[in-house]
Amino acid sequence: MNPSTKVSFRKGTKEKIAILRQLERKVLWLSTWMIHNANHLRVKIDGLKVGGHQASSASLVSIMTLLYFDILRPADRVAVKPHASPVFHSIQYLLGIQGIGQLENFRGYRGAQSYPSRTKDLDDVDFSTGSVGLGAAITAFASLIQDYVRLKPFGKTDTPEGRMISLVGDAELDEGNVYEALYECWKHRLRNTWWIIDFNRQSLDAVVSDRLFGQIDQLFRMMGWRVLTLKYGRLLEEAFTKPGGTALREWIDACPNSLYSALVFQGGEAWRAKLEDDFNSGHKVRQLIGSYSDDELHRTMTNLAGHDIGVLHNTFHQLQDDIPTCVIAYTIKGHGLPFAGHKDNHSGLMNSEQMEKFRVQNRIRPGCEWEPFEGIDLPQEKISLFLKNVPFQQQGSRRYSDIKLEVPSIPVPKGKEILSTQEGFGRILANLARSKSELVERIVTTSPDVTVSTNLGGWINRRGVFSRNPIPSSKQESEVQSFQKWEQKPSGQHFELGIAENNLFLMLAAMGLSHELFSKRLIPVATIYDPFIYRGLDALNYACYQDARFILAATPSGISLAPEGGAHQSMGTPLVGMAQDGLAAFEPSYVDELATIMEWSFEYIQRDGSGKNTSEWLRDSHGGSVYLRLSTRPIHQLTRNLSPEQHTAIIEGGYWVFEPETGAELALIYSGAVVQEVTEAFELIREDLPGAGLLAVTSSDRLNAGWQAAKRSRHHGGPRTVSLVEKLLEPLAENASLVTIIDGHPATLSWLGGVRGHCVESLGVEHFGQSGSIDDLYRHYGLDTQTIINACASAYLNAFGYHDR
Ligand SMILES: Cc1ncc(C[n+]2csc(CCOP(=O)(O)OP(=O)(O)O)c2C)c(N)n1
Ligand SMILES: [Mg+2]
Repeated sequence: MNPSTKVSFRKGTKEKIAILRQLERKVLWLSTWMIHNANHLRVKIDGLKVGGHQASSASLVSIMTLLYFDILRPADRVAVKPHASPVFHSIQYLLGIQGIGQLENFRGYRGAQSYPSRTKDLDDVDFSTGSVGLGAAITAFASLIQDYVRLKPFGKTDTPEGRMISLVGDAELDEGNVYEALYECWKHRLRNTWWIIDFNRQSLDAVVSDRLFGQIDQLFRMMGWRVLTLKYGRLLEEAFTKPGGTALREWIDACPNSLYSALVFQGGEAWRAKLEDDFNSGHKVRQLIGSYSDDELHRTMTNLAGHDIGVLHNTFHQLQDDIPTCVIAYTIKGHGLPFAGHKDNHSGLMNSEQMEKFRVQNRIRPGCEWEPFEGIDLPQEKISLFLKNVPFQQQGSRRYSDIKLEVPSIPVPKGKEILSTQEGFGRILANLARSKSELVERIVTTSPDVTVSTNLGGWINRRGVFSRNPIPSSKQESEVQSFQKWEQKPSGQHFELGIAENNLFLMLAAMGLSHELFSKRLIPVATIYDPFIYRGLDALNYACYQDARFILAATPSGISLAPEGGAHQSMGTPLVGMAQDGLAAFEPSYVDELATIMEWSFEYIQRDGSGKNTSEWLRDSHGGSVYLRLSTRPIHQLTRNLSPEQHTAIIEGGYWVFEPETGAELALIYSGAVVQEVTEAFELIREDLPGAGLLAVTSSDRLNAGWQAAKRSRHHGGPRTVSLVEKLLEPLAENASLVTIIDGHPATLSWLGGVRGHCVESLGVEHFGQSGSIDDLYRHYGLDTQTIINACASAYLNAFGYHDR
C-alpha cells in the first residue's frame, strides 16, 4: 500500500481536521510552556537545571495530536518516545486524564515525570520509556502476548484487538536491541504493530547521516514489515505540481540533512538565497520561489509530512489490516519553535523573550497559560464536544487488573537423593505440568535458546510450545528419537526465543504486564544462564521499573558450573539481585528450600498492595518479581520436613541450620551451592568450638531489605521492629566473628558484619575465568573446606586481638 498524500476531504473530515489543527497548536503551546515553567518560573531549590526537551517534543506534536485525538482506540497501547513526555502529558490534560498540578510540577517531586512512566505518572501511560530502543521494542513483544492471551481459553474475547504502537526517535534505531526484537518478532509472525519513526534526522549530538534513510526502509522490509515513508506535506506537494516543481523536488531530495537543518533554522531569506545560488536566473524554480513571500517560502520548504495533519490523517486511516507497519515520518526537530532545525537544539530551552513572543503568537493572555481553550480559534463548545467524543476516551480506565490465582502447594520432588537446584527446578515445573489448576494454565515459560540446558524440557513435553498456528512435525521428524517432544500449537505454554537476552527481558516485561494491558494475568517463568543477565541488564531493569511480574531462574551460576567454561562463571549477579529494585533475589542450597521459595513466588508476583501481608515493613504487600540463582552442582539433599517457621525464615532470607549457643564466638554463614564445603568445615570447627552456629542465607537480598526497613522504621519513629537478621545474630557474643561464604562476590554477605558490629571474614569469588573441576576451582578461588577453616581461625584470632582488626 502506498499512502496517498493527495488530501481531499469530505465536509465532516474537513471540520475534524480544522479542530485537530487547533489542538495541535494547543499541544505545542502546552508542552513548550510546561518545560519553560519548570525551568524559569518555578522556585528553584537546589540551583540545578530542571531540563526538558522542547525541540524533541515539538517534533512529535502533530503525529501525537492526530493519534490520540482521532486514530487511537481504547485497546491500542502506545510507547511514547521519552523526550516527548510533555506532549503526552499535555494531551492527557486536554483529555481530562491529567491534572494541571501535575503539569505545573513537571519534573518536580511527584509531578508529571521527565519520561512517561507507568509506575510514577498518574495519567494513562501504557509503557514507560527512557532508555532509548527499549520502548520501541516492547510494543512488538506486547503484540505477541496479546495474541498468546487471546488464543487461550481464559483469554477468549469478542473485544477488538489493539494495535501496539511505538513512537520512536530516529536515533533510537542505533540501538542493537531494536534489531534483535525485529528479527525475533518476525519469527513469531508479528501482527498489529506500528512503529512510527520521528524522522527528524537529528540525535542528541548531531544531524544524522544522509545515507541512513534507505537502510531503515530496507531493514524493516526484510523483516516483513510494510514501510510507509511520509516525506512531503501538502504545500510542498502542491508546489511540485507547478512549473519548476520537479526540479525543486529533486533539489530537496538531494539536499544533505545538515544543510536542510541549517536552512530550517535560518528561515525564508536563507532558503531564497541558497535556491538562487543553485538555480540560474530564468530557471523555473526561480519563478516558483518568486511567487512566495519569505514567510511563505519558509512555511512551504518546511512543510514535511510529519507536521501535516491532513497527510497524517489520510495515512493512518488507511491502515486497517494487521500487517506490522513502519511509518517513517519526516519531521523537524523543534518545528514551530525558534530553534527549529538547529543542530544543537536537543536540550535547548527557549529564553523568556522567545517565550513571550511565542505566547503572543498563540494569543495566550498572561495568567491564562494553562487554560485549555485559551487562544483557540474555534468555539469552545465545539472543541469540548470533540474532546468528549474522542474514541480513545470512550472506555474510561484502560488499565486492567485480574483476579489472583490460587497457588497449589508445591511438593518437594521425590526420588533422588542427589540433586542440583537447577534439576529440582525442572522437576518442580514438570510436576506442575502434570497437575491441573488455573495457575498452571496461566504459567508461560520462556527462554533464550537455553530451554533444554536449563531443564525446562519436562514442562514443555507436557505443555507444548506456543505457536499461533499449529505446526505439525513431519513423519521423519517424529521418527527421530529425542527426549524433547516440542509440539507447536496455539495452546502451547512455552515461548521459545532466540539467544538474545534483551529480548528475553522485553518479553518478560510484556508477559508480566499482561493483567494490566490485556486483563488476563500470566505467570511468566523464564530461564537464562546466570552470567548473561548482564547482557540484558538494562532490559531487566526496564521490566522491573514498569512493575512487570515474573520469575527468573538463572542457572548455571557462579564457578560451580566448573568444567563447563570459565567464561560463563558469574560472580557479580548476587549483587545485581540485591540491588535491582522490584526483584526479590534468592539463592537456595537445597531443593526443599527452592520448593518453598517457588510456592511463595507464585503468590508474591501476583500481589498488588491490596492483600494482607506478613511483614508490613518489607515491600511485601506490593509484591514484585523474583530472581532464583540456581546451580548445576549436585547436592546431597537433606531428609527433613521444614516447619512453618522454617518456611517463613527461608522466605525472609535465612535460618540457623545449627543454632549457636548464647555467647558463641563464631558463626559460619553461607548461600547456595557451597553448602557442602561449609558443612564439612563446620563439622571440624565444632570439635574445637562446640557453640559455633551455622547460618543458611537463602536470600541475602531479603535479609538485607528487612534490616534496612526495620532501621528506617525505627529512625522515623515507626514501630520498634526488629528485623530477622538482627534476631538471628542476637545470640552471638559481641566480639564474635562471622565467616561468610558464597559462590559469588564476597560483598554479597559481608554486610552482615555491620548488623551487630561483628568482625567478618568474607569468602567468595573476586576473579573468574578458569575452567576445572569444582574441587580445583574452589581451591583456586578459596572456597574449599581448608580455606574456610583457615578463615575461621583467622577471624577467631582477630576477634581476640591476636591480629590487627
Ligand atoms: C540507552 C540510552 N542511551 C542514551 C540516552 C541519552 N539520549 C537521550 S535522547 C538521545 C538522542 C535521541 O535522539 P532521537 O531518538 O533521534 O530523538 P529526537 O530527540 O531527535 O526526537 C540520547 C542519546 C538514553 N536516553 N538512552
Ligand atoms: Mg531524532
